[in-house]
Amino acid sequence: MMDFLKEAARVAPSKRQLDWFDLEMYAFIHFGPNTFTNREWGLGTEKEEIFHPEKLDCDQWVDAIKKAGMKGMVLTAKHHDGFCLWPSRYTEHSVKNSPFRGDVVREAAEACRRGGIKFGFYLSPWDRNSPYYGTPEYNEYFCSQLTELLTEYGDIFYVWFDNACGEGPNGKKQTYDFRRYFELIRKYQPDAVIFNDGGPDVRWCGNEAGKARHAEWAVVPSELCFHGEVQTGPGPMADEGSLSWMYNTEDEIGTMANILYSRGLTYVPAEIDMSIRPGWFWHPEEEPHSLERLFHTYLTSVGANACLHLNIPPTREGLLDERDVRRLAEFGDMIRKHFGTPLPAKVTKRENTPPTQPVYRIEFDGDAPDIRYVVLKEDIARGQRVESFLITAETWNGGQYPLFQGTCIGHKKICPLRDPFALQNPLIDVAGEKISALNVQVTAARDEVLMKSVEVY
Ligand code: FUL
Repeated sequence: MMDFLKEAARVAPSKRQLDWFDLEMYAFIHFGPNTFTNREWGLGTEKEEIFHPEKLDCDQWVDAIKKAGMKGMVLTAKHHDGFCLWPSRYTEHSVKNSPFRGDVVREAAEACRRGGIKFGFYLSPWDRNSPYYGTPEYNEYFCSQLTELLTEYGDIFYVWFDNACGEGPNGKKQTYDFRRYFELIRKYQPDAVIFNDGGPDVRWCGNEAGKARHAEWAVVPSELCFHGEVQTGPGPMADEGSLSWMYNTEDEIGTMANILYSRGLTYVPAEIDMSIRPGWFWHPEEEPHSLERLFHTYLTSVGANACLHLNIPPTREGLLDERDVRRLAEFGDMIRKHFGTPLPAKVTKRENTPPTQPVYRIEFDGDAPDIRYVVLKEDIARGQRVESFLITAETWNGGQYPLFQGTCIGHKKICPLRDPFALQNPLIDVAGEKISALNVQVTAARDEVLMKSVEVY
């Protein structure tokens, strides 16, 4: 048991996963025939001529994305309707037969490069237009398209695969050859991370509401992320088939009770994908979510050991909606206001605490300032280890008051000590006295705790 926990503590990310984690937030762009037909899922029978953005300006997209602090963009090069936003050599169902005639993928990739952010794409395996769909030729067709995108548009940081598998135009379903798709990506873009329900690099968090689990481990059973690299032996309770129930929508996946039953663990962190509006595509009647909702989502994604993939859909003109542009700027301003610079504080590790239960003491020059958050980071390059922790406030007369109880930490855990929109400061209300210090007490860990930083904001 102890040996297995030590192994679990050492399951570590690849260099490309570490780089991806540091991006924290990047944009999703859903654009295509659906933008013009007011649908979410196209039928595949849409005429090419409906795609007619007259004012396409990808620099405007990039500008707005950067104002929110996002560091990359992922474009739907092809959605389920099969229409390609680039002039693919392998189909007539693309921009080349639309009045637009240009190459949206190229314009988006170049705008990202000019703006200094990363570019990636979504290529839907489900294709409701391709006559090959449902036959072995479809995997050929898909790989040819994937190769075009991987070799003709410069550096790609992310390839996003949806698992949806409906019927094609001939009523058949397709068996996707994901392993072959992944090999192509590793061959042509070795630094790109791959998103897919089963890994290998990043997995879906299980909802589109913008919320991580209460314990969002990046170290998960390989029964869930079967495309990930298995980095441990079997757990002490492992039994053939015992975790076969596990899917992304389960509430518990990486917790101790589950990993003990796994036949091997893998490092596949979660992405929280959500749209700024109710739909993924632009619909004239929809409004962007409130600033409060977006900011809470930031706390429950970036602040919960995941990355946030926020979708902003262009309008029929090919521009981001002004209402969304304003919301993105407000969102970025709020993040910078709350997390711009940490408050001055002295952090020391208390002596003689056990390696798996260290206590970090946060002291201030005089009374504690107006603290809203404690932000914790583990040194994940060496694994994810903390199982649970407690933050307490200490008053000048020695009283200890619990402020926050947390589960895992990982890349970044933002612990809000009060509602970011509330005026009152419960730190003062709870203690009723002046606070002299905070204590972050790790209550359980899989091995020696390796903390990267402890900060207050
Ligand atoms: C889903 C798709 O079916 C939606 O249309 C959207 O693209 C979302 C990001 O993934 O599974």
